Amino acid sequence: MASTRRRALGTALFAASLLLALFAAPANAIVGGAPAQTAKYPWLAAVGSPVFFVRPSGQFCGGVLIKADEILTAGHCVSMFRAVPGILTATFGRDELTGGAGETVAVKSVRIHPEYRETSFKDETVGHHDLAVLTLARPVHRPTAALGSPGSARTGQIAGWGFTSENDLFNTRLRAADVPLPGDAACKRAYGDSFDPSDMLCAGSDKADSCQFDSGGPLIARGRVAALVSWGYGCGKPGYPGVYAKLDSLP
Ligand code: 4AZ
Repeated sequence: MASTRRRALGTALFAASLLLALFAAPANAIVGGAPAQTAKYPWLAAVGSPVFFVRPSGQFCGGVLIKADEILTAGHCVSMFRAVPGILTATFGRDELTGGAGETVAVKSVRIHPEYRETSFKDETVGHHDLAVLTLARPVHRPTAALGSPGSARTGQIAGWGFTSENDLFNTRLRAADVPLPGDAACKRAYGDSFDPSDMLCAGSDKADSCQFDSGGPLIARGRVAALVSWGYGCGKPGYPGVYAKLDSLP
């Protein structure tokens, strides 16, 4: 009898902590952003695989349509799928991953940047030349993204379906945020030699940042995609901006 009551109490406590975990996460997000519409980003892909069943739509990264049948994404998103490109998919036009809006296209081949390599900073994997091109099984009828350097822009925009904070595992909504572009020095201070300004760009703050499952998605500056979400020490940690892969040398 007592043990039944204890079990019931245990279950109630577990349910309460689950609710707390769900609702204690900050309401603002990518980190520090707001809900966004794929209609504004018709070239934005949710990159995933039906075998990644822990996330709706199998989504685990973002990507950018650069030709009718080519998507640019982060190298670390797809390096393990080089031998099995056919299990990858790209989904366009789906604001909420739990729904079925938009279109999903299979991937035919994966091309990783020839200089892609991994090092580490604390527990984070650092991707150098963190870029890959996915060729789609068929062309899509969508506008492609304009690519371009940020020049002297002081702010950019990021968009993705990823975590809204380091401990939010549940977001499945496309979100976007404005991020400051603090310059190379801010990332050199944070990351030392792990930050290589020749192929990386520094963006974000403790108020707005990219996070897990945003990788491969766009950093937009002056209306053009300037870099892709790549890595960082945590998300929104003071003093540790996000690091983005520059598009100067496409794979
Ligand atoms: C990730 O794990 C990740 N705050 C992406 C971006 C950032 C950190 C981690 C930048 O995919």
